[in-house]
Amino acid sequence: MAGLGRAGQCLFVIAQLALTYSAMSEPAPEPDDTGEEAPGLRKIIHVDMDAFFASVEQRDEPALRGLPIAVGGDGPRGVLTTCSYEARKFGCRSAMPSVTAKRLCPDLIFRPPRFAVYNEVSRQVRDIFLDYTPHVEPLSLDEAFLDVTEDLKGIGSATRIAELIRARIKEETGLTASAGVSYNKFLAKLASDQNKPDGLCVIRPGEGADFVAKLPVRRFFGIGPKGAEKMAALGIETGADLALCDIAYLRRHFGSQADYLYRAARGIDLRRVKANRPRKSVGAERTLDKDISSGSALRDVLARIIEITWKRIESSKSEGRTVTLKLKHADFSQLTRARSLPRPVAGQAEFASIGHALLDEVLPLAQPVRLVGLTLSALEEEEPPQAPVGGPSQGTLPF
Ligand code: DCP
Ligand code: MG
Repeated sequence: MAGLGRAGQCLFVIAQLALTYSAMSEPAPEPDDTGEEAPGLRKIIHVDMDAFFASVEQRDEPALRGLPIAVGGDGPRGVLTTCSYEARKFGCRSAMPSVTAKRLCPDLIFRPPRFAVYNEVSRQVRDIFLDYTPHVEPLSLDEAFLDVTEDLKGIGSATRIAELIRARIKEETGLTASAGVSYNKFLAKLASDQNKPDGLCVIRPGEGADFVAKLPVRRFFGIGPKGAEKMAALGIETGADLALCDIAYLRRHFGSQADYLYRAARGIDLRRVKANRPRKSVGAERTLDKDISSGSALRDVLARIIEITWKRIESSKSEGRTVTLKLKHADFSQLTRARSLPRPVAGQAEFASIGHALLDEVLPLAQPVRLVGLTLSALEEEEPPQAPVGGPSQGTLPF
């Protein structure tokens, strides 16, 4: 039953989305994961964008804000990839056939998916995560686990880090995200779902088992509608019901998923956050409220992006030799200009002057611009900072 649910349905119905979906679907939990748990408690944040595709459409087309909208095909075989929270009030859901959704909400407005834009936002959000920790495990375009056990920036608490990340996402993408903070992945993911949209929930050490006990089992990661049905038939509706089942019983009925379920019912999850590759560049980009074409307005935007990017470069202690300017036109065509030095860029002033020189090269513009970005690459990173002995490290960073 792991991970089937909406992923499976979507694959069957809409072939066009199949490719993307492999990146979107939730990886099945490792059922017999007996991997060692990291010593001590971890501090894990799970961040998940709210009504992701639909929110991007409402952001880019303000007339859609506040309205029930769906992203997907509106033909007889169409399926919703997702829908706005306004549409959810009518019962519309991800993976629902469009015909059903229209029956529930006759005023539902459809938009086709724009994957290039969702990918771009996903990358922006990932860059924000990487400002706080290198331990980032993306689960799909719109969600990731972060291990912030080591407080690399001295922010003071995992909850505060989650709040800062949510604020940065809002500021830099114009979109809201929800976050869950806890001491393992299973609980952090449950927590991020708890106060959606635009919400935060913290499950502190010692609170996990009680939190899980009250939940319907269908909220558990890896239990789809079919799995929930099977459990209901066995009289298992909540985490508390599941916790009453011994391991032999779970093995009999749920095979390889038994260990996972046994632990989950107790709020235990041994999986580590598996970070992928280190970052290759540091940068920032802005999608503008309105497309602009005047050189002076672009210089102002660039000046702001230089400030943000340089802060990121400093805080990640990166040095790099290549500066790249990226402009995206109103029609989404892209233009980049890069300059490389034989040595690392010396400081903010030099970074700024290269950035502005690159912009001057492309002025005047042939058409208005919707996005401006600047990155530093060809990085030579310092050793990642180590938590000081007795300093903020695991167990000492408050939730
Ligand atoms: N998605 C999809 N097909 C599905 C489910 C989701 O293409 N069957 C896409 C559209 C979603 C995005 O993945 O916007 C993220 O999925 P989520 O499950 O996180 O759903 P949302 O972000 O849309 O809503 P929520 O606020 O519940 O997270
Ligand atoms: Mg989401």
